[in-house]
Amino acid sequence: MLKGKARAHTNIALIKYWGKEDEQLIIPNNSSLSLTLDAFYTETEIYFDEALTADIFYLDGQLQDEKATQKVSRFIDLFRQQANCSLFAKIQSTNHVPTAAGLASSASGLAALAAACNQALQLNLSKQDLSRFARKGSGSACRSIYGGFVEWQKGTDDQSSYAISVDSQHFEDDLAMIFIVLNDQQKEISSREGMKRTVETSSFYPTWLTEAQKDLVAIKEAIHQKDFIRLGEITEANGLKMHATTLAAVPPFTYWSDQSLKAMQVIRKIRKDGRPCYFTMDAGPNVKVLCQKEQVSQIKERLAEHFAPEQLIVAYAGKGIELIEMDV
Ligand code: FM0
Repeated sequence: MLKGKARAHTNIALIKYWGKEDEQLIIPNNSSLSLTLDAFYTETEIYFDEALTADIFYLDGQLQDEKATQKVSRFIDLFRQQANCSLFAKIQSTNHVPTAAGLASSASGLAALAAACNQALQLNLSKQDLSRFARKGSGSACRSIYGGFVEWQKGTDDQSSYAISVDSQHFEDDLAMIFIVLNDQQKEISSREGMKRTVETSSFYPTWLTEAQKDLVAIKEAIHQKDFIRLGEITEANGLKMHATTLAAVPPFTYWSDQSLKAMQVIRKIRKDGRPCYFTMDAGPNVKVLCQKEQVSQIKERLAEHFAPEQLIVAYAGKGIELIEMDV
């Protein structure tokens, strides 16, 4: 039996990945930049075992159905191919999220699974190769291989599209991200589906690509200069531009709920009152607030005037993938 176990943290993009050049290989149309966080992570163990007659996949202790298992199987196939291994596997994955608020992310899940496979099959893949493999499970997962600030360089093909760590002289240690959990239960359009529709139909999409490229250059400068205000301004503006593309899609859609709009307004007001903080959103209604660590308690207090305590979760910069020792 071959076994491996790994942990990966989730990441939130400050410059968003939005749209694919190649849907099969998951090559993006634009490079992106994220912050890996400490508060949400996935731990995954995998056993390749001669006794198994099919892959079996448990998520948070629950045996998963055929569809979910198939998705995981296809991803593991990439590693089986690489290792020339035909054994089936048992996969046990646990998402560690502070509340049951739909914050489990495919990024941490697929990054942890990639690292566990690498370990179990003794592939000795470099971080760069692990990032490439994780990318083929879910684009944003390629960034969760590393801690802190991470850039996914879009590249042009399977070999050249992977994430790298951004040299930041520990700037990320000054930062925090407060999650405002808005569990609206509205039917969501997955990021995969949403970006596809946007690429195919949104007249704003070409502009998104030129803007994202400029924003990436500018944000790397802000990181280099440890300029928080600039970092926040670029982050907020880039997120808004991504979300603007969905409004021009055919048919149009948005991930914003009334509560998201309320949160944005509250954040602008806190900022106007002299506390720097900036929002970003992904393919759902939750709002994430980028701020400085030293201001977390004051900003959280202001947010608590509008949102329940259990809706507010504070995260700090997190680590890249870690291997976990297994009992014999
Ligand atoms: O994280 O189709 O990785 O850069 O979160 O699996 O490659 O789930 F909402 C925006 C993440 C998209 C921005 O997309 O898609 C970001 C987003 P996949 P993902």
